[in-house]
Amino acid sequence: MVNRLEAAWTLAVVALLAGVAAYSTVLLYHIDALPSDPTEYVNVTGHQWYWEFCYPANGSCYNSMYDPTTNTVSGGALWATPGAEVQINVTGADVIHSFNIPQLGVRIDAIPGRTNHFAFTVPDVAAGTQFLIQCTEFCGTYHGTMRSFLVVT
Ligand SMILES: [Cu+2]
Repeated sequence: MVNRLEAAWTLAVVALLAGVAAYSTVLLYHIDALPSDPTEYVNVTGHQWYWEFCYPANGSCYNSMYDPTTNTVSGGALWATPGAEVQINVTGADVIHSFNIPQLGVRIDAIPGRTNHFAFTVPDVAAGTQFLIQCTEFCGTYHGTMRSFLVVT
């Protein structure tokens, strides 16, 4: 009698854990999935201490320089249209950085010698809206001001 009870609760736990494992695996693949046809691709490179954005669609690259005294960037930014599906291909030029847009839940490491891919959807907001981009991996003296903006165009 005891043996049947033990077998029953063992099987119940095994079934529960198998269910959780299957669900988590599917969910993890779904989270990492890239869109088959994103609105735009942007190649993002972290440098000490600025972000470089390259737009393969027209072959242009911009070094986005942040000025902490005015909280503005010059030279370029990450531009995207409202509702756009943006795939970013992220790497590092010198040391490990991390590309982070806190308001959109975007965070992906920028590692020299490899390219990490991530996709996100730009919120449907008015043109001119800006979202802060911040390096979130300590990368040297000016890490704290290694910022830029996602600018909705
Ligand atoms: Cu950095």
